[in-house]
Amino acid sequence: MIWNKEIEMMPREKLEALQLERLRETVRRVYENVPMYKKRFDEAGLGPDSIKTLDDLQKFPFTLKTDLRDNYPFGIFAVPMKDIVRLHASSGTTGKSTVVGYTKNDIDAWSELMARTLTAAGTSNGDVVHNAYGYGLFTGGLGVHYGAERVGASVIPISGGNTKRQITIMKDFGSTILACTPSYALYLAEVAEEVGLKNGDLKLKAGVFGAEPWTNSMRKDIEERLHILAIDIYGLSEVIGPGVAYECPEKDGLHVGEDHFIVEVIDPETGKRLPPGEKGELVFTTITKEAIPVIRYRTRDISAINFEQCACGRTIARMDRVTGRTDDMLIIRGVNVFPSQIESVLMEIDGTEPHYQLIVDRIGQLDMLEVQVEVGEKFFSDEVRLLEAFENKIKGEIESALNISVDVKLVEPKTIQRSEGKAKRVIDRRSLS
Ligand code: DLL
Repeated sequence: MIWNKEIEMMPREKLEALQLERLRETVRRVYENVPMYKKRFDEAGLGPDSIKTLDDLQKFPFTLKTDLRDNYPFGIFAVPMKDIVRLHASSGTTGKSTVVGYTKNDIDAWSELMARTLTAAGTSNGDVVHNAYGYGLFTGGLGVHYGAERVGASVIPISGGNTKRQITIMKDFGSTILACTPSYALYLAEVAEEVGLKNGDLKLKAGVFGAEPWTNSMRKDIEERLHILAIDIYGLSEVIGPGVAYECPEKDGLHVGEDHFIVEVIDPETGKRLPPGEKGELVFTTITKEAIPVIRYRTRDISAINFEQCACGRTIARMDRVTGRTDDMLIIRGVNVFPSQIESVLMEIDGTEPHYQLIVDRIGQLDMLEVQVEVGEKFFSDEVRLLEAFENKIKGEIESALNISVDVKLVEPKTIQRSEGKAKRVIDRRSLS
């Protein structure tokens, strides 16, 4: 199902003309209203008239997360506070959080993007959307909420937490669409099994999962355990929140809301734009946002873009699912390791659960990576010999996939902490020493 055929299936030439017009207007607006951009553009010898074609965007400097932090809280807003109707903020593990604002029109565009996202997952006005993304400063809860209302579905604003009650509500209210992080979806599946729910007790048909990296094997697991179609949705607060990109049931890349954003992929080392299909860092320029437009915002997320038409008929660009961030990458004894690579290996091994944690430490001069992974109830055995053999098997498979040695520690079922929002997969103790 497609929410906005006119835009989502617009011929590319027409779409690019629309982008160019909106980009020129955005560059002018930030130049006139945001001192940081004026200063940077002046320094680079660029101005509002420097955009003649879409390719001219490449001449412009990048915007970084630190730019938002340095201008905390409202320093790069392009409109006066009287026009701001909503504020959100990212939690931010270090230092100050990043604050983002929205005008009425921004909220309207965001709702439209989320309506497209939910519709692509099969949501319509007859659906009951169980929204377990956190409500609050995090953009997940209210982002999904407004999109679901736009579609005309019935929203349950349950937010995260109190997992047993979530199951009861899903059952009693007949929820058909589940919205939460993929790690929380797995936790919900686990609790549903624990309380003895049977296939058919829930009416769920699809889920929109995002806000953290996950793999195709994890998708398979969620789909099998909850008997649903699991759709990947992507977004970030600095750009708008969820709704930046979303899969359709083809599951062949995430469709980018290109009438609102221009997407590029760059080489994170050189900053040069990469051709379609090549993996690099995603960069977004907002072209309709009023409150806080961003020019060439570096996301740190790794992906690739594809401008070919999708089998679903959409002509808007698709990005590959985000497998990790440039700053999530662990360097273990000089080898680049992404948590998602380990997740893929674990999920292929029968008997392991999709709950794991990576502990990185430095002993002497040597980096050590320990993979703690839960074993399924029926595989967990008191016989040390059997567990050791299983540990060795996992170790062997991870080592051959990553080319580094690791320690594997099997842990009992349900001992790794479950998350209600974004899962914490890595504990890096090296940074503490
Ligand atoms: O996580 C917005 C969101 C809410 C997206 C609900 C999807 C669903 P932030 O808290 O600002 O915003 O975090 C943004 O999360 O740069 C990615 O690193 C990561 N991320 C978001 N979606 C995905 C995804 C929200 N589908 C950061 N796959 C981004 C992988 C994702 N990573």
